[in-house]
Amino acid sequence: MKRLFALTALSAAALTLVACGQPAEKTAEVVDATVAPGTVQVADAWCRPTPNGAKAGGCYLTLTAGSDDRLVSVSTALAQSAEVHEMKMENGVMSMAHLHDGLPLPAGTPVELKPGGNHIMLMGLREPLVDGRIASFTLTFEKAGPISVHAAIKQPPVVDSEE
Ligand SMILES: [Cu+2]
Repeated sequence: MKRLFALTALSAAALTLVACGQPAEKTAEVVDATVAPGTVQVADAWCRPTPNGAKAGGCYLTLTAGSDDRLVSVSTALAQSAEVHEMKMENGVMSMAHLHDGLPLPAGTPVELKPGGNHIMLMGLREPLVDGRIASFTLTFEKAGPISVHAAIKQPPVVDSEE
């Protein structure tokens, strides 16, 4: 009886940690065992507003797969197309490229898509992304299948060094 109670308290503590978002800065090996195998947890989804008629917009989120998985595609009614992009340095110039093989998600490891790094790109926006609204898109994973995401359209939460 006592042991059972201790276990329950422990998993409750783990859940609380997850619910509160990032517990400080991650070290290399943070393994989140609370996500069920075959599913992917989506957290902190947001998109950057596109003022001035920009035709492309970036969206960011944190993905944690319960078992090894891969983000293979993105679709949305908001734009003509959507892709998973990576940022890479080429000849001293930062550029972005479509991840043709998708984004690998190792089991239990949060994978962060963030400004200056991997991101979801909505291209050929039919309407601008307006601060305060919601952007909906669907992520398709190799094993977990399609997952709908409703992302807050907002300015970046912290001032990034790139800004
Ligand atoms: Cu991009």
